[in-house]
Amino acid sequence: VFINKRIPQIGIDILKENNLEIITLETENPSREEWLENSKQADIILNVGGKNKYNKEFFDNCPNLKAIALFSVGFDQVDIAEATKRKIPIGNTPDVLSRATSDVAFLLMQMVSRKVNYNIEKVKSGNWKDFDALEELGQELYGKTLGVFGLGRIGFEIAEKCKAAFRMNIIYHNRSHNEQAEKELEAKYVTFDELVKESDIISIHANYTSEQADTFNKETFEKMKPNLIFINTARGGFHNEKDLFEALESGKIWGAGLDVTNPEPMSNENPLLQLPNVCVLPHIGSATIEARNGMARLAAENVVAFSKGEKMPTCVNSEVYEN
Ligand code: 8YV
Repeated sequence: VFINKRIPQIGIDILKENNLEIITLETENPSREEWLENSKQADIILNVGGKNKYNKEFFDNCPNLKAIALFSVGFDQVDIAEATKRKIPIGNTPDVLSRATSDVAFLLMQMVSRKVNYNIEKVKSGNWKDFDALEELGQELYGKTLGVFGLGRIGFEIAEKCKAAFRMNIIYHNRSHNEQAEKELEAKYVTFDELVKESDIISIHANYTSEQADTFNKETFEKMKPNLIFINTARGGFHNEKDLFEALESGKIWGAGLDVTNPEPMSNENPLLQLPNVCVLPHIGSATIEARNGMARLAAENVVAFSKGEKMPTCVNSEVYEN
């Protein structure tokens, strides 16, 4: 099993208990060559991080490879059709990070609605002068309409939090209806256009594929309400960064909270970081002790199941097990 970056010890322990041979790297940020060289030697890869692309070229280069266990719920870095064709199961880590990721979306909404990072800077830089009843006014989240783009496990968690904490009205756009959300949270299914026009806050929680690149662009930002708070904790590719910058700078929308960018990491010279109505975090959605331990455990369990000739407990392309 080749593990390309360090993971919580619990994952390593599970692999060792099952007598699996582990290949790890000394370097913290392995080069593409190192990653490829080690991948070639492995039967199974436990992949950490979003940099490595598992496509036809990669699979051609690694004929020995039999399975990949991702240390992530997202699987956009894998060409799933290609893996399935080659009968390579791809495991992921759903559920264990839903709470942590939706917490970050919830945090970003509040950061942006009250311009928190701008105000922290104001204090730090000595620009906090005197009380002004008309200065630094935020907007309240209470009773607002939350538009969830992609209402699966993480989307449900954020909708539930926003409903409980701020009595928000929930609308959502998804590939299919989420009956649990409709029943328990009175969430209303809307078209994408309705989501864009009616939401006060939009939070993205869909699975990313390249066909969804720039779903949120100039045209969509122009249709949004001026008080719109845009939250992306899913994948940076969902929004067009230049169009988002223009919408924010011109005041077409209120603000944005991003835990994901395209590319990652974002350069510290990125003009978005100069805007007072933007808060960018370094992809920390799943960065809690609890979530990361859960991810390590699940990824290791997927590896172990595969090594025993069993079905991976959380497999993205379970068609590989047919016949
Ligand atoms: C991961 C993520 O930590 O699970 C995902 O899809 O985006 C993150 O929570 C990251 O991808 C590292 O593998």
